[in-house]
Amino acid sequence: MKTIKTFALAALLSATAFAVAEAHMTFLNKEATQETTILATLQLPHGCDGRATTEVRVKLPEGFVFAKPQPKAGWELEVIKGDYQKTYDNHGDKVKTGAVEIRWKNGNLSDDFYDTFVIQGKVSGIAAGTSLAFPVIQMCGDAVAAWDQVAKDGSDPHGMKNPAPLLKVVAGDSHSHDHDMAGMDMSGMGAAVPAGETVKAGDLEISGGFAKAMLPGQPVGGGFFTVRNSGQADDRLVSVTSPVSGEVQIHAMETKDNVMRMRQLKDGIAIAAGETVKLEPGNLHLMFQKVKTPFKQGDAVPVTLTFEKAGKVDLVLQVLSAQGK
Ligand SMILES: [Cu+2]
Repeated sequence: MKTIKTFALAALLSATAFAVAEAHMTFLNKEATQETTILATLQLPHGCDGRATTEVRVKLPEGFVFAKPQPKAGWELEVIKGDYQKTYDNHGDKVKTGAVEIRWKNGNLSDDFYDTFVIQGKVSGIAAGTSLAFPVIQMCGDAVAAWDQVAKDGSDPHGMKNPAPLLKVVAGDSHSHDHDMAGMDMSGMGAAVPAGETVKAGDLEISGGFAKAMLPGQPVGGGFFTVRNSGQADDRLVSVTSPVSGEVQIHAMETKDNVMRMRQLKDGIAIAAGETVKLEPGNLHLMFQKVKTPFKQGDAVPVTLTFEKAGKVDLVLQVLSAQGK
């Protein structure tokens, strides 16, 4: 049952030396409530000195238990199990072992792109005010970046070159239960995703428009909506402009040889007669380049869509959280 694998960090580190880039690896939501199940969302802001990231290894601290990683298209998953130091209660079951390290492998995340890696787990038996450190090894082919420095109690973590991502454990209120997901980034999430306005242009109906909030250091923004063509003739989305962005590109996401890539659709997107085409995260999307002010949750992003037949259509995209919720 015990299958902890150890790897020689020193050997990895000596594989290739490279300059430390500006942005650190951090969690999107840096606080987690005691005794709740959370989604720990690790932000990967860049590759290794310009090189694409191919593997991400996250060590889970004691007190982050029953962990499950979120699979990602284009990445293989490895869950390394081992013994917990303590025994944890999972709905009456005494649990002594579980995931102690998660590895997303054989991926290819360009240095130009940002991505997140999500682990669900329960914060248990940890005093409020404690910071849980999740040492991360980022690999880019044979280059390695270790985000594993942990401040000694009382010392300032800010001066460290490669700090491990931290989750600060905060006290839960008496109303929270196991399944509250209180550590999730629910800010402004509301009961449901706002549907967005519905705009009609000829036989086209455009609805459900939204954009994602951009994170610090994220250079591009994503936009999404649904187009329904109830007419007899095919149409095509040919271009998009926005006053808040220097250039709006139409992109597709595709997985080839197990690697997920974005591709610009220079000919736009066909909206066939009688069809509904959905732009959504992980699939077709708008990509806002040269964004003047990073999109914040609650902002509105005006866009003008140009269709071959239906002509120009103005639409406002509501900015949701960075997860698009
Ligand atoms: Cu894109």
